[in-house]
Amino acid sequence: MDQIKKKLLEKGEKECAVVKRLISEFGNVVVESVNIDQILTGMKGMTSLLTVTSKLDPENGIRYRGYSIQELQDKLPKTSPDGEPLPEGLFLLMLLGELPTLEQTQSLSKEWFERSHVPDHVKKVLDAMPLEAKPMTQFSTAIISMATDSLFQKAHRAGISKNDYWDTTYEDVMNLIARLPVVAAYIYRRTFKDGTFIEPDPKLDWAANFAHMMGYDDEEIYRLFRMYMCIHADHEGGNVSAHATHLVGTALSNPYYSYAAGMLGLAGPLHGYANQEVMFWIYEMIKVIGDSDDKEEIRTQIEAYVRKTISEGKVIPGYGHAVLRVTDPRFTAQQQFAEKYVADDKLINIVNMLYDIVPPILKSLGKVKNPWPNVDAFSGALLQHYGISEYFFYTVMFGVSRALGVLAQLIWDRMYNLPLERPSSETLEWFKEKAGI
Ligand code: HAX
Repeated sequence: MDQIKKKLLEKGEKECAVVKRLISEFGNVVVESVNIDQILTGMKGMTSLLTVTSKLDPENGIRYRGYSIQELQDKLPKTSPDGEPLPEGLFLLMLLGELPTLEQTQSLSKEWFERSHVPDHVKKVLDAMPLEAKPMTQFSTAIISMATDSLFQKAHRAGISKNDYWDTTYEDVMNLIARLPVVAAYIYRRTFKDGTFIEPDPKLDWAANFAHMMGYDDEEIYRLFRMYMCIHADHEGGNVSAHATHLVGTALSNPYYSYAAGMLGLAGPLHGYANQEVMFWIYEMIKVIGDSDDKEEIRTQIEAYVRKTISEGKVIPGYGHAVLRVTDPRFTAQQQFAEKYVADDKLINIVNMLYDIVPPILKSLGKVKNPWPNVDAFSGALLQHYGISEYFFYTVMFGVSRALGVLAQLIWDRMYNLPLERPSSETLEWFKEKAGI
């Protein structure tokens, strides 16, 4: 058994005993009560999931296994001291709960490279799709078409014990994560470039290889991809992509189906599609505000555009969050990356200006719970700066990163043998009766 699996099993055996005890001995302990508004407004703040990979604090942002993004900047292995942590290290941290060494991290880069071969039929499936098919449509189709290789599904059909489900889930997850950059780059190049495929480079790590296969070969872009892949990787269990992956996984659907379900949720405008919406909205705004050099004039115009968007009953994309109540640390991480590497950029300047203008306006509405920017407010401008201008593709990039967290968690779901998820629902009559109306 390889070292990662060995550690996983050691930890798993101890934790499974705890989960079993919680259910059998402490199953009756009441943890919190539920209000009608929580049920009718998206179950916000209602604890209903066990997620070990990360926890989202409304005031401090995401913590992967207890570590903030800022802390991980120093603690996770990097290929150069002034560079960005490798997402492989973050995956090991989320999976095993321990900070990995550089050697363990680089060994995972090698393993993922070796597992990265995408079956020919997947490319054929993609080639059969029209070039106008949205990248997320292509991406989810490609993921589902890879399920022909699911080892979990084969083992389940062969009748393995449920105590062993985690093992083939782990194998599927490792193969899937290894292949995602290849599939995503294939979609990018067939949709937006000349359709020639660039082979992965065995010398490069997972994120740098993604950039390389998309056609971007520059150390600064590799760093951008490492950072991007780390900050989008996980956001505890209740967000739509994580929850959908988990939910479908509890039906024992194979990891490919489970993750595809998560990606279809990520493709929604209130979730991961927001990174495209931000760019679309900013470009529409630029058409209206023009190209003046007068900063005050531009500021006034932007302010008017923000108010107009709201008055039309639309949201400001990239702002607000269901859990966070502060500026998203993932926004700040990207802002710091831009401060370090980008001298001056018109779009990034606009994004920074919006950061000044939007929160007071949203606050003044009196109903927006979080007027601050989220991760999607910055990512597009940064990618545009490095020449990746095809913003329809941005949610695919988000999705490749999100695999790290939701699939590490899927392995734990299977390790704990978490059962079928099946909450109950009630009719309107029931709610009226409860409310006494
Ligand atoms: N602009 C204008 N109004 C907003 C707003 C925004 N950015 N964010 C929230 N509101 C409004 C809501 O529409 C709601 O209005 P109504 O009561 O009239 O329906 C009110 O404020 C209360 O909403 P909330 O409780 O603050 O927000 P929710 O938890 O319901 O929703 C959202 C959180 C992220 C969906 C929301 O803030 C939003 O639509 N933001 C813009 C889209 C976006 O950036 N999504 C990406 C979020 C991060 C993410 O998942 N990335 O992948």
